[in-house]
Amino acid sequence: MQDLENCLNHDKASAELKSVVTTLIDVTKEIAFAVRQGALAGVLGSAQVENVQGETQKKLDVIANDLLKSALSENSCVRALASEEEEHVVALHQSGKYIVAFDPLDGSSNIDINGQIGTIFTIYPALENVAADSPAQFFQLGKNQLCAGYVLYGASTLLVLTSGGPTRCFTLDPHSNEWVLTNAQLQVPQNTQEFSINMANQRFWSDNFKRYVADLLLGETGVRGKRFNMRWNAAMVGDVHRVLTRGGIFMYPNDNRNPRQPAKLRLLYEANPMALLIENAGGKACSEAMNKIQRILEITPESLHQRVSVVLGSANEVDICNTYLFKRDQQAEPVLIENDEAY
Ligand code: AFP
Repeated sequence: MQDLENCLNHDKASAELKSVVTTLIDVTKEIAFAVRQGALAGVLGSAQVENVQGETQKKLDVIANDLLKSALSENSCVRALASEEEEHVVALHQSGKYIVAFDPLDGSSNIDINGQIGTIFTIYPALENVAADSPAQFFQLGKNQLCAGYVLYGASTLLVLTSGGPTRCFTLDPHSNEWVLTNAQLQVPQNTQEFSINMANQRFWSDNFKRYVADLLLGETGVRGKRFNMRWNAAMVGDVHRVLTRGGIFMYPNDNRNPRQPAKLRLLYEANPMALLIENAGGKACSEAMNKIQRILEITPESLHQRVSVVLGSANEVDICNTYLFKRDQQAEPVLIENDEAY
């Protein structure tokens, strides 16, 4: 079995980059341990404070954020960090070559129900001419990410990582506490019969988006001519992991619940790392904004906690979804893709 270091060497990661990856994933082992202990370690429940997003933090959100922040602070290769739980950029080492962004605990609403949760992270090159504490350090295109990954604290603890090469999956061996490569190249099937969306928001979506999902629901009786199943984990890590494992389309579209905040997912530490993992596994990842559909990895970030709509997964299904979104003011007719067969 190959280990993580071999994989990073294969992708020509520098010694400094490897040290940042190691710092991150060593901390996730500690988080995994706290997750496994659960109520026994008193880590469940609310921390009774709000984060910058206005969400009430869970104890585990705070614990995971503090562990990551403290470990990265000790790594001289890290110039700055950004976290879902931190309002501002945290400046670290002036000579550090890398910047790191993370969602310390994705899927917080699953913590107390023993559901899937995870840590999402991404590493970019530090910008030499930009101050370490400036958010502009992080206003880089997602395609500049040097490494992106997540750790899924599920039935097994899994690390899914890309560092320029393929998207790989490692499993934390509970005996040795080491990451073991268990899938050297995740590959998202091009077609799918599974979609993932929070249907409770349906009435807030655009008409074109409603039409796309309505046609999925019509299944074999509608224009799509095949039955679709639905899954929703309320944790992007869990939903994206399913897509990486067996295909699917994951969507968190814009909606009009709050006109000042049409999207929910954060570009920097949710959409971008997941988009890179999906693309390097042969899938597609797009976002709809200002009447156009963009590859997520080509969105220019304008603020640290910027939110974007997300459609990602099986390439042909993402294309079909986009044909509905494009046809703004008319009855959208999907362009069916030739090899869109039921599997
Ligand atoms: P939390 O980490 O704040 O619980 O949010 C999780 C998340 O950002 C993403 O992981 C899920 O896909 C999405 O929100 C779930 O959102 P809904 O609760 O609106 O379904």
